[in-house]
Amino acid sequence: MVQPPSAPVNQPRGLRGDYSHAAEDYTVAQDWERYSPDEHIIWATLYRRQIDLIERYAAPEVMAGVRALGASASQIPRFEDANRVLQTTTGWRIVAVPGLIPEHTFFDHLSHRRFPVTVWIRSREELDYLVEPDVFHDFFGHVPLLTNPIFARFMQAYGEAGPKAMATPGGLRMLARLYWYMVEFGLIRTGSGLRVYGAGILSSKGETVYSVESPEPQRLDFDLVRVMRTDYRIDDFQRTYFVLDSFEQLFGACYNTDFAPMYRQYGALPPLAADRPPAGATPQHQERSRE
Ligand code: HBI
Ligand code: FE
Repeated sequence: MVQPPSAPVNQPRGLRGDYSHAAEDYTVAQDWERYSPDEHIIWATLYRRQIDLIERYAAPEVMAGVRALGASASQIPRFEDANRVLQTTTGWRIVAVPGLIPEHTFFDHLSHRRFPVTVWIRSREELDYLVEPDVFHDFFGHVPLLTNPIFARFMQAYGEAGPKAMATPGGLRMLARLYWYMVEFGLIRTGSGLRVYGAGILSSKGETVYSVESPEPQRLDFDLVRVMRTDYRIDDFQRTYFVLDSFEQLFGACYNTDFAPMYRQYGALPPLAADRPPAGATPQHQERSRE
């Protein structure tokens, strides 16, 4: 499942959600009672097929989060239940939103440890592919890692970096690439091989296997500048994945780093192609998950 982080969300018209009841910060009530039995079945279908896969492919930190949340396999979760868990682990909370929201609002939520989760769920015809985020992508993909203190702190720092990026030409596009590659499509090295933690991968059956097993994509060591300069595909599996050694590595590279000089240096240049071969980075093609 992919979403366009640079979507022209300042005009929410054309997006699927109902924005008519949204507050100024774009939050809505989850209105859990209004999900139909069929919508819960769609959740259960997605959850069951994904949970077995991620037992094998997801990073241990993701699985710890999934267990801590104790989300129901058979029903769309109630956000208030997840919030009790998040409150005691990292102090984050979920807020319900109608779908994509404007960048500055999104950044503001993250910087205050609020993660926007879309309320609606995809239809049965869209189990495998969706352009906008829905509740399955947002909740199943993003929320587990918000129980991890280091990753949660990184997400807050990401939100805090938003206003400066928006004020610098080319900055927003560069910051959005950091989100794309390291929040949506990130891989991490573990003692038992490559594992998945990115939400866009975790919520996609096909890409969960592909990102770890396929010989096609390149897997490059995390490099902040390279990530922020690299173009991405929103309509297909990624050509390049960036691999972390640890969440501390990501946090360390971004926290207390002023991105402004990078925006000035690279913001006006065309992006690097999504499948551009590594320049000095170590390709990880040989690395596979080991059981
Ligand atoms: N809104 N609901 C929602 N979810 C997102 O992931 C999101 C968004 N608005 C903007 C956005 N992402 C991106 O543009 C930023 O990460 C750059
Ligand atoms: Fe997402």
